[in-house]
Amino acid sequence: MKLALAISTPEIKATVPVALLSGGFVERLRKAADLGYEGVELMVARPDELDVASIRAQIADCGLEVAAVGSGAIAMVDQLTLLATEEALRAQAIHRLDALMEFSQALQAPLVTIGSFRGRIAGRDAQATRGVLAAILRTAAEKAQQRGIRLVLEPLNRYESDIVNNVEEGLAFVEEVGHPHLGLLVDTFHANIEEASMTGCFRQALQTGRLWHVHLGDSNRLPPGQGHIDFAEIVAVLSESGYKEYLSAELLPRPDPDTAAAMTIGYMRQFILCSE
Ligand code: LER
Ligand code: MN
Repeated sequence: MKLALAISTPEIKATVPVALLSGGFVERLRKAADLGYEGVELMVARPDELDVASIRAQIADCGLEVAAVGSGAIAMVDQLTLLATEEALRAQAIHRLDALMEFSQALQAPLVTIGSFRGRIAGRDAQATRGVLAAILRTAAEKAQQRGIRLVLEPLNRYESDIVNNVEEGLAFVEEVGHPHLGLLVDTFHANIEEASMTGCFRQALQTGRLWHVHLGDSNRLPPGQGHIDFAEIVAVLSESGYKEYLSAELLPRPDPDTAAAMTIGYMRQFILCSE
């Protein structure tokens, strides 16, 4: 089990609500490495504006891995989603996902996340809209396979999306898409709102072999230890089942972006070292 944290990429000038660390891009990479993180999750909005070769070199120079490439900033910064009501915007979002996968392949990133970027049903026919998303993700997973990467669908709490809110729904959706390159990402913050049992939902996801990524945030979306989620029991469940993937901090930058990053690794290290 490895620790990463979400940082935004240089083309994003706006503040991404759940990205960590302050300073320029290279400064943030250095801070992540100095704190002891093994990887970074890159929150990317416009991959075409990025110089992949230099980003790849900067990450390698800091001795870091790319844990995942997150698509959430496309929705948060550019308000573009896969389920946009206008067809032209949906096409633009699909094009953006293609570009994100190309960027991820060039970076040798293993995963692209599908969280807020999927959008909402927003009053349309639920079955039909679900079918639209399933078709988009099936095609995207096929392209991901060709690029040697994988996609992870993230259940989001009911206030942030109206399609796939919990692990059971996430697994059912992954099953419906039925592609070996689509798996699940469980975010502890969302799970705490939606799940009957935190350990139960992790066990359920782990049993399928499709849990490929985890986002960390406490019940109030502050760094682990600042809310009431029991991270010791979650790490124990992950550890028992031999989870070797990343736990990636994606949380509110409070009291400030650097302190939140330091608090997260300081708190999580005790469980990860104890359980391995
Ligand atoms: C949004 O709340 C979230 O958890 C992100 O991972 C969305 O992409
Ligand atoms: Mn998340």
